[in-house]
Amino acid sequence: METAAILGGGTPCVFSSSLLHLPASSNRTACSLWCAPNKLILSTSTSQLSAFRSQSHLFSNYPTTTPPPPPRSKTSARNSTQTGIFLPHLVASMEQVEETYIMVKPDGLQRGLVGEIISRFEKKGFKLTGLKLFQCPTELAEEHYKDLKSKPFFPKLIEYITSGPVVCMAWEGVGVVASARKLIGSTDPLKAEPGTIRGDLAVQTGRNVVHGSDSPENGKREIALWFKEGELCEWTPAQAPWLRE
Ligand code: DAT
Ligand code: MG
Repeated sequence: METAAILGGGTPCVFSSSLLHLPASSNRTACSLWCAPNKLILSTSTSQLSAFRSQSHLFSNYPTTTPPPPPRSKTSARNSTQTGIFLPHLVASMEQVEETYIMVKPDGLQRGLVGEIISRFEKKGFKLTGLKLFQCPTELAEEHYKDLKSKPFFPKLIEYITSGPVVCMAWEGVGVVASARKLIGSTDPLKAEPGTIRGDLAVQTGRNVVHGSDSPENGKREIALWFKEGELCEWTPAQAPWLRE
């Protein structure tokens, strides 16, 4: 539904919103498409996009040096040779793109489960935007789990998370936060459904092999906590048009 094909005198140009997944810091609401003969122009409010390279190179007819056209006024639109098209459903779908922080805990790494865990998210169809092996300092672990500070198991939790390297990941996709939690399964692996990561690969809450953000807000917070600027990668998966229409 979110695909528009433009066939003009020049090169045919196919556009899909899945090519336009913007980073967390981007203003996903301020986006419009403008179509003119032989031209497809993406107009965004780029004030928050500076950390990432523009996707404009994906469009063969994109005029890299020409600024996007101004919004149409009611009077000028009729006289203009350009036709402006605003696609609210496209903007809505882009707004649902979320980010989540997934982490293979030290036991997952020690048990050789890194590939298996990454594979679950890859196969589902989410997009990996950050990945690193990392020895977590105590302060970071405490900040990450600050909501659990009053819990009796907090000291052991911090000791566990800092006991060896973890694998930090940022994943992106529509509905990725809730879906990742489903893929991971319940906190207690014995209660986690078979087919989930914890349900298949773990037996105890204190060794439940993987972390996943519990809300889109925490996804952003945790990615900002665990990744430095420049460690995340904006890219377009080749399979994108085969995952979302
Ligand atoms: P989740 O990791 O499923 O989001 P959580 O945020 O409630 O669960 O807790 C964070 C981690 O703390 C959890 O993965 C393992 C540990 N934990 C939670 N409850 C615990 C308990 N009752 N005993 C020991 N560790 C616990
Ligand atoms: Mg949690």
